Amino acid sequence: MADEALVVIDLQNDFCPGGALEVAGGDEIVPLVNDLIRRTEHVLLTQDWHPAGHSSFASSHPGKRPFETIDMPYGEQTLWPDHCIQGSLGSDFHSGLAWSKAELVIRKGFRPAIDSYSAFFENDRTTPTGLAGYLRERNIDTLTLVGLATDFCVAFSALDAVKLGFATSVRLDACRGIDLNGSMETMLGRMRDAGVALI
Ligand code: VGL
Ligand code: ZN
Repeated sequence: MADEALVVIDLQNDFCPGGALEVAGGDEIVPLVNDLIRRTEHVLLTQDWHPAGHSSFASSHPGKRPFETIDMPYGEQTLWPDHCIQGSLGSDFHSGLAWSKAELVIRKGFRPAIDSYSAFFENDRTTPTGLAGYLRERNIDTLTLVGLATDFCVAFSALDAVKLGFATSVRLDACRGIDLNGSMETMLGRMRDAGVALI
C-alpha cells in the first residue's frame, strides 16, 4: 500500500503579515494546518531559503523594483523584496506552526542564480530538489499541499507533483495567495486543468 503525505509550503514569517513579502491572511491558516499535521502520518515542509543578494531580489538589480519582472537565462522572473534570507527571523517557520513532527524539511531557492517556487524543480524547470526521489523511495504517491503562497510556491509545486505522477490535492482553505496581475485566477485554472484536486 502506498502512503500519503501532507506538504506544508513556506509557512514562514516573511510570508505572514508583518513579514518582508507578506501574504494577506497568511497567518490565519496556521490553526487549520496544525489540525492537518495532527491528522496526517507523514508531514513534510518546504522552506524558502535564499542567500543574501539572491538574484530573485529586486535589490540585486539596480533600477528594478519589487514585483517587476526581468529576463533571466532560464526565462522571465518576478523580482521580490528581500525575503527568507538563510537563518534570518523571516526565514523561520511561523511561531505557531506545530512543525516538529515533520519528517523532512526541503529547502529551496539557495542557488544564488536561480529562484525556486516549486518543491520539486527550480525555476529553470530542470534542476531537481530531490523531493520526487525521496517520495518514491518512501513509497508515498499521494500528496496534500497547503501553505503560502497559493499562486506561486503552492501552485508550482502542485503542477510539478501531478506531472511527476503523484495524486495531488490542494486544500485551498489552508492556503493564501499573493495575487499579482491576476495570478490567482491564472494559477487556479492551470492547476484545475492539470488535474490537481482543488478541495
Ligand atoms: C514565494 C515568491 C518568492 C512563495 C517564494 O513561497 O510563494 N513567492 N519566494
Ligand atoms: Zn523566495
